Amino acid sequence: MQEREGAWMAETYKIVVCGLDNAGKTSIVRLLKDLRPALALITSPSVALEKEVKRSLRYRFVFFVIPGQRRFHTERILSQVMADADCLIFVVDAADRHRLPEARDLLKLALKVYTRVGSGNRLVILAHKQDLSSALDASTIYRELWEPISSEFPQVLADIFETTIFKPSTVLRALREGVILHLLTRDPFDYLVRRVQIATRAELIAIFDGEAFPLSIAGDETTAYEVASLVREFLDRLRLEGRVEGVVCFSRTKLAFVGRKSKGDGEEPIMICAKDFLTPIAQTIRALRQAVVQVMDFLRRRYHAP
Ligand SMILES: Nc1nc2c(ncn2[C@@H]2O[C@H](COP(=O)(O)OP(=O)(O)OP(=O)(O)O)[C@@H](O)[C@H]2O)c(=O)[nH]1
Ligand SMILES: [Mg+2]
Repeated sequence: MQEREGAWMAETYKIVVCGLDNAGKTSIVRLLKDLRPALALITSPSVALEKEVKRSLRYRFVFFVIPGQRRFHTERILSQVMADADCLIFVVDAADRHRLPEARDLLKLALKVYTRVGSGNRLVILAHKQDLSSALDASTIYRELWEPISSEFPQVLADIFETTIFKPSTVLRALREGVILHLLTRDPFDYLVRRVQIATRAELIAIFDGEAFPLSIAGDETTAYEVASLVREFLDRLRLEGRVEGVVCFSRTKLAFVGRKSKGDGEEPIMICAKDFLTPIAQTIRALRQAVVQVMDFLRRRYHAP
């Protein structure tokens, strides 16, 4: 889907989030916005459709959250919300095993509509609330929720992730691996991060967008999700100062970072980090600066309308 936005063209993807009431849908989408678990958890039962836009460089991911109350689960309402959807995220409270059959019925109805009116075939199931000791694991949820109905939807590509708000990295991973990497037909930055990783001999190179979402990762992925909240603090400074760079050390780890705000319309902040690099600091920072320039050039060429 293409959408005009000032002088820029943003690629827009529509993602519908569905699941029973109390599953954790609103909390998950809120967490994606600002990575603050304490805020994300303060919710009340939704009584209206919620919309949240996540920007990632030049992409826009628009999330529509369907409330869990039954009155929203009619074919008419689902068809309206799911029209042209690129991806369906189905959230299950993994600790609420008694409601699994009810969740399966809703998933079946949602897929019936999604496969008819949506434009994608991607289903991501989140086995949520993994922090609770009674939570069922992903393979059990997959077996009980998806397998009994999967033969009815042969065109659907399903994936499942274990998530909890208390560990934001689990939600970031599910969004990146389950949704975003499947929607973007090609990730032009993957090649770049690999090249920088070789040049700096770093354990990890990651490109973060303006909301500290790790878009491209070379190396140790778990760390990339874990440093996201640190990167958020750098981004706050970047917004004020227009550029930041430096090295921080914590628990026997060193992290070099370079961030720039692209000028002109869009004002897109970009941050590239190298963790546990082996080349000297000045050389590493130089490599990161070059990479930032390449990312910004790419975005300008690809999205700037003539
Ligand atoms: N333990 C735990 N509780 C969670 C987690 N995520 C959300 N919750 C809590 O679960 C409850 C329901 O979360 P919501 O995000 O409001 O659920 P929802 O799916 O939007 O529910 P409806 O709006 O009624 O459809 C809230 O009390 C949240 O604080 C989690 O990862 N772990
Ligand atoms: Mg809600």
